[in-house]
Parts: sequence; structure tokens; C-alpha cells
Amino acid sequence: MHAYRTSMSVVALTIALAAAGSARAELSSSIRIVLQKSRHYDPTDLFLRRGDTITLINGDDSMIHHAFIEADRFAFDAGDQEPGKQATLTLKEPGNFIIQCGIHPKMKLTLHVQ
Ligand SMILES: [Cu+2]
Repeated sequence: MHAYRTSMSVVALTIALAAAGSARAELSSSIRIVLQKSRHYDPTDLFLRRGDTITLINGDDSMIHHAFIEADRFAFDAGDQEPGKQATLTLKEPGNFIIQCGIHPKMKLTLHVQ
């Protein structure tokens, strides 16, 4: 009985912390999901604030993707991403950046970072 009560209060505390975390995330930074599927990025444009993080997910069944950015101020290279794999990128610089795919030249995602 005592153990049950303890685990319930742990659950309540976890929910309270999660709620506080998400409220803080809205004020400072957020995480955005980008899908790589059928030789496209979805979405193709993202409006972000400095400090935001994007998570690139390969949503294809058999295609490998290879996201990268070549910009003046920084470079990003996710490497080869197998189906189902994720890569993350935190945007620390303002500006417009294009994420390309090293395997599918037509894949483009424009990041607009404030
Ligand atoms: Cu690709």
C-alpha cells in the first residue's frame, strides 16, 4: 500500500516537471521535426528562432539520406542516415540556411533563423 502511494506521487511529480519543462521550452527554444521521405523534406521551409533544434527523421523504408549544410559561418553534416534514423541540429546563428541531401540533389529545406 505504501509503495503504491509512493509511485503515484512520483508520477505526479514527473507530470509536473514535464509541464514546467514544456512551458519553459515555449519561451526559449523549441524542437521541430522534419521528415525525409520520397526524396523530399517535409516541410520545405522552417521559421525558427536562434537556439531552436530540429530533428531530421528518415521516414523512408529503404532510402538513405544524407543531410548537410554548407554555410559561411558554420557547417553541418548528418552523415548517411539509414531508414528510421534521426539526426539533430541546433541553430545557433541567425540567417537563412539550406539543408541539402548528399544523395538526392533536389532535396532542399530552407531554414529561416531569427
Ligand atoms: Cu535524400
